[in-house]
Amino acid sequence: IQNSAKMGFREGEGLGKYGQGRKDIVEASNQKGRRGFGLTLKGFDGELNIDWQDEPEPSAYEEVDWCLECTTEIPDAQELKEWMTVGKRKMVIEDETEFCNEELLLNVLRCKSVFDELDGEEMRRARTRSNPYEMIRGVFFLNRAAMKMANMDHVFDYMFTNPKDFQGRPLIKERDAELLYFADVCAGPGGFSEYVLWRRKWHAKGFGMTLKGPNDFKLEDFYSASSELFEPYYGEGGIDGDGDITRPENITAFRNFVLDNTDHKGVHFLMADGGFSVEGQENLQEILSKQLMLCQFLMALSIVRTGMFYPSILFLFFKSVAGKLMVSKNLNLNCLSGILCRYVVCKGLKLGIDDVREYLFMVNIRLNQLRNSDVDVNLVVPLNVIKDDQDFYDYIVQSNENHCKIQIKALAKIRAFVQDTKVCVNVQMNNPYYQLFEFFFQIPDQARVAPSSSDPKSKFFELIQGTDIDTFSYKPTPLNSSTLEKIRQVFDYRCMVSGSEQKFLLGLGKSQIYTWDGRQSDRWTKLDLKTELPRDTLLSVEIVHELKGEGKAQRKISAIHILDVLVLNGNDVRNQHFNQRIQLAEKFVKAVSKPSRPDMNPIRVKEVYRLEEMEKIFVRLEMKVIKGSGGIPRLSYTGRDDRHFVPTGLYIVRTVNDPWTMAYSKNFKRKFFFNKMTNESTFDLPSESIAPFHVCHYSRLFWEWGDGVKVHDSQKRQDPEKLSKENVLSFIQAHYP
Ligand SMILES: C[S@@+](CC[C@H](N)C(=O)[O-])C[C@H]1O[C@@H](n2cnc3c(N)ncnc32)[C@H](O)[C@@H]1O
Ligand SMILES: *[C@@H]1O[C@H](CO)[C@@H](O)[C@H](O)[C@H]1NC(C)=O
Ligand SMILES: *[C@@H]1O[C@H](CO)[C@@H](O)[C@H](O)[C@H]1NC(C)=O
Ligand SMILES: CC(=O)N[C@H]1CO[C@H](CO)[C@@H](O)[C@@H]1O
Repeated sequence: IQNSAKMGFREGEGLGKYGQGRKDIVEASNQKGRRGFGLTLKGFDGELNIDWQDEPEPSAYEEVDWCLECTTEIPDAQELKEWMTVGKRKMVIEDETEFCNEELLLNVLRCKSVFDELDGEEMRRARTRSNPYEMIRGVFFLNRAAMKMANMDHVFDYMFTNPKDFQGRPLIKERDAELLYFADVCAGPGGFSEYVLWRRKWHAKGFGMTLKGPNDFKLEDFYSASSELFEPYYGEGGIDGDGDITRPENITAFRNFVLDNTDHKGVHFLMADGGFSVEGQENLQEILSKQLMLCQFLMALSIVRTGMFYPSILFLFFKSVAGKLMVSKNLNLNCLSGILCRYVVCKGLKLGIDDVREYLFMVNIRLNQLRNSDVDVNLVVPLNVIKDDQDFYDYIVQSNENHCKIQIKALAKIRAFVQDTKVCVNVQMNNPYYQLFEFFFQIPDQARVAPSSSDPKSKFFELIQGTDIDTFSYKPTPLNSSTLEKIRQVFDYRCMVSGSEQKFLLGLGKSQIYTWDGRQSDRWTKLDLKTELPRDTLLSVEIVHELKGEGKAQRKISAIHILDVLVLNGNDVRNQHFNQRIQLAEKFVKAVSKPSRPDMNPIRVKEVYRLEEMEKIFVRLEMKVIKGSGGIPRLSYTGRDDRHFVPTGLYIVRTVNDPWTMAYSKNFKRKFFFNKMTNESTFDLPSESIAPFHVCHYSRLFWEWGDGVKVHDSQKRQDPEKLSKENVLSFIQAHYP
């Protein structure tokens, strides 16, 4: 850390547990005549003179000093049980010298108490003048907390928003099917998450829990990111919960929710920033917040997938818990977070931490039982265990003492600014502060404005530039004996079961969703469903009445079924391969779906089958009695989950663009691409063979399952003019190489 080396104290040598105080600098800073220096700070009793003016410029190249990985084995449940020490409740902090030099500790406490006498406004004004970072506010984010997260992400080489493998390759690329999952707890109003979503766009999904009330999430204030990708869940009771992380029921409920919605793998990282006002008891902050700290660590151990990361405010008992652990000794963080704030960043969660998680869960229950009594949990890890790990112990002491020095300096500086309103920080033009946004965090220096709203028609034209407007009115070609004959190569096609009319869906953000049937060019109507989509989204869909259960207990719900995608939250995917578009649609649906909101209309992607696998569709067809159909069983298709719907037909989509086609090589026993014009053939997908959206849409076939079309064995009537299941299957059979 650059400035701690320069920081001096009159006490000089011997200061700090390791005697790293610098005497020469202390003496230099005692000279009179330097502006702003030599003030006797009332409340400091002249005991501590601090040169706050030698603060170095922040640098973009900060080094992260990781704590050495702990090599001791993780203790088992039996041993952990012995660890907890319950004793008399302790409400003093002055004697907490196991991990910090006493003099430094007392100086911090003294500096902090000086401010007890200042009123809030006076303090804020002085703080702003003393620290140019105070002016940063949130740039275009909803608060300054977002900038702290941006800072941390940058310092750690984007290991949160762009995690990399051991060889430095991105672990989750944007074109991959997997989303970046994250959690944000004790997180209202949500600046951290806004930053993550701003950087990651819709390729991420966040889960959040925070206290309900005035500090709840302010999702409507996420101007720079799409809050549709963030799902608050307040513990037991879901959206009706209270969000209190210290309640065991809430921890369990949030854990189950997150695991259920991440394929039981957990999130890639968790952020926790819990805090509450300790007004009047500033010096007891660490004691008063210890349960909150414990619960935040517990939450990380509960939902972070192994091998991943989590940053959180510092506490001291993580040893043996988190595996690799580090503390950022980083000036910028302090600049940005003002004073009194510090984060722990942990990376690479170890396997086999179940006992530790259960231990902390039990400690938390004990803390709840002992609330408002004069007994308390005073230790969760015995002192000798911590001290026996010399590297870890040294690391913590160093870190604490450096932090104390920075705090003393920051507090003294503010104090000086309070006393002398003419003092001002010298910010030069070449100061990186001016380049901070772009240079440091790679965030453009833009003003914060609410996203402009636009009417659906002009948004539509903006999004579809390059595609002929006529494309949208194309109707599918009916499948009959002659159009079926035109299918020469079955490998070129995919199919999907239809449940109603095809429409276009345009998302302008939140519940601003419009539909258009493709007929009249400017007839966008507001979608009459309860759902949310991120802005700049254009989809080809069906609104299908899904049914659950049979008979009287049957429930009906309108669901959005995606047939194809054009633009996803500003991401134009029209020219990608159909399979890729469907894969992105699946990912998009995962990112925007709200499992905590059964009151919302679901969004799903159609199940896509290869034409040669059409038989798999018929297996899913049944005759079922449907409410309101007079007791007569009707054809019904059951999708991946237990919902079913009345199918109206089958779409057959050509996904290979002319003059390319697919063929099968008997010699190589694999498929290949063949160019009918040039006779060229290749195993690798040629980019010209990719059928963009408009080609797929234009060339699609529709096999209507109307009256007289026999697709299920129990259907009696077969119109000889129409294609039956047998006709189509035998055609496919005949054309299968
Ligand atoms: C400093 S703010 C978090 C700011 C946030 N990181 C952001 O970027 O906007 C601290 C938050 O912790 C929450 N909090 C405090 N105690 C809590 C508790 N017991 N359970 C859940 N949240 C809590 C507060 O309500 C507040 O929203
Ligand atoms: C099949 O459909 C096409 C296109 O709509 C039509 O031109 C043709 O006459 C139909 N053929 C038969 C045999 O129904
Ligand atoms: C492609 O192959 C066919 C059949 O072997 C042949 O008739 C045709 O001339 C070839 N076309 C080209 C462009 O080589
Ligand atoms: C949402 C919810 O059920 N929250 C619970 C959290 O825990 C407290 C204390 O047990 C309950 O009162 C809340 O109902």
